[in-house]
Amino acid sequence: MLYELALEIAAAAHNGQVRKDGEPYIRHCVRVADGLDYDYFKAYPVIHDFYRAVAVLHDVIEDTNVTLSDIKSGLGLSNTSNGHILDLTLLVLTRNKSDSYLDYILKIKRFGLATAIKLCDLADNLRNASPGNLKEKYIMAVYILKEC
Ligand SMILES: [Mn+2]
Repeated sequence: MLYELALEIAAAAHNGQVRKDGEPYIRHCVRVADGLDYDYFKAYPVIHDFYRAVAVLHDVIEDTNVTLSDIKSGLGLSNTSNGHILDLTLLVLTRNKSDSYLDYILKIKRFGLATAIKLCDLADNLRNASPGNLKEKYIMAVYILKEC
């Protein structure tokens, strides 16, 4: 399964990183992948496996030194159509320093898989976000991705 391989790559890349509450970072990545476990995707196991693999890797480009080409060759996806989808999705999910948060969310909204993964990411980040600007920003992002 591609997912197991992606999980290994993500776990190695995030090794030593922790969340604000001290939890190993990889657990967040796994919850985001698990968030894609709804019935529609489960009906298509190969696609589901690929989508979960992309999801578990969603923070690797932004937060670690591992590159897209490392990931693609690690997964055996170099120069394949799934490799291109992985490229595009991970790039869209990586925020450029020059983009405002709103621009970043609107960019994600143009891509279905990136939108599905970002909604799972936001749901997990909202689990223990304390009231404040960051929480409001996440709630606004969920609204934009779902409703607008
Ligand atoms: Mn994340």
